[in-house]
Amino acid sequence: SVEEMEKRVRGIKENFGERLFIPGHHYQKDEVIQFADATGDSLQLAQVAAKNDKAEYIVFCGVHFMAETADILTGDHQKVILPDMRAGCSMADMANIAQVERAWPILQETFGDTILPLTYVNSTAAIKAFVGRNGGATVTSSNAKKMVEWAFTQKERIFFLPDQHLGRNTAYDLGVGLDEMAVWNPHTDSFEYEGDLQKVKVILWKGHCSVHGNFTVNNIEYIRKTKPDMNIIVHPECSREVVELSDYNGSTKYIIETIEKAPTGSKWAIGTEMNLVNRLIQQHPDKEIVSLNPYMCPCLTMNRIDLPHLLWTLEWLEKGKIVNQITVPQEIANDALAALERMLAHV
Ligand code: CIZ
Ligand code: SF4
Repeated sequence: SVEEMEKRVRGIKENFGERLFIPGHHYQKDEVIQFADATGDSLQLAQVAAKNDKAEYIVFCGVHFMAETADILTGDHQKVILPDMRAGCSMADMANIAQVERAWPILQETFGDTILPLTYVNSTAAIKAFVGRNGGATVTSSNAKKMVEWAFTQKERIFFLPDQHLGRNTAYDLGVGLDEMAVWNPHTDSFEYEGDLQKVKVILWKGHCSVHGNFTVNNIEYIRKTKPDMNIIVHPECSREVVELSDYNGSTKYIIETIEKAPTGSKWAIGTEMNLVNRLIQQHPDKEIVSLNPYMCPCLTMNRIDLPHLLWTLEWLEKGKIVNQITVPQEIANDALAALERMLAHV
């Protein structure tokens, strides 16, 4: 039963004490989050894990790229474990290293040595390593603006992977025109752009988040019509049109803080992952909160981490066996770390 499983998880946690650390991403289910030693976004979690020197086992309740980042940032004595290997990220999967290595020479042929690559942390370690090797940095949704500004002090153009929406929304906020952004299509190995490519300042990888892609202009129009006094807040992984029509946009952390600070009685439609929206609804009964998309938008891969998988992982640990360890090969880790450190030095 659920109670038995919860009791087992609690018991194993107690036995391991400080040797075991469980980070839980904001998009995780309540049945998992209740056991998290820290909650946060992907980078915050990797950073707390790295700082926690006593933890030998880091059971990362999030998705694969987050566990990779934790492995890159933590010491050799710390083992990172992902409770279900199928917990991937559809956005990270939209940019594989073979595609990027096909794109890069074409981009250089077109623009010369004028491009700095940047990658959203929501990407594989191999992509982060490519970016690190080429002088670029990672970004998160909280620091994307700062990092894009920094990138333009280094080169004339940026190549933004793998989320076209975060790239477009960020560059647009910094004054780059939509006509100065081209999309790179990794399936056709070509640009999607009409006009003179030499005008382009930002090359956007054609990737997106399938969860945030579910929030639409129709959803916004519906709220405006039926609840005109409702505030609309969305994550910048939503499309340009959706961000444009909403009242506020920002990272997961920004959304949480905005709702926490909002006055009693205020009304909010939130465009982000379902588990987080439901948690905010529960935590703020004094505010009227709904999902911007009434059908709710779960991240299916995040949801693969559930109580049975968490318990299964911990039971193996208890028996002295490590299952589902995430290890990034040293060469990739070194270059990926360079990209992460360039970000950490600027924010
Ligand atoms: O959309 C995601 O997966 C987010 C916001 C990840 C993160 O950086 O925490
Ligand atoms: Fe990936 Fe989107 Fe899920 Fe985040 S919410 S893990 S970007 S699919």
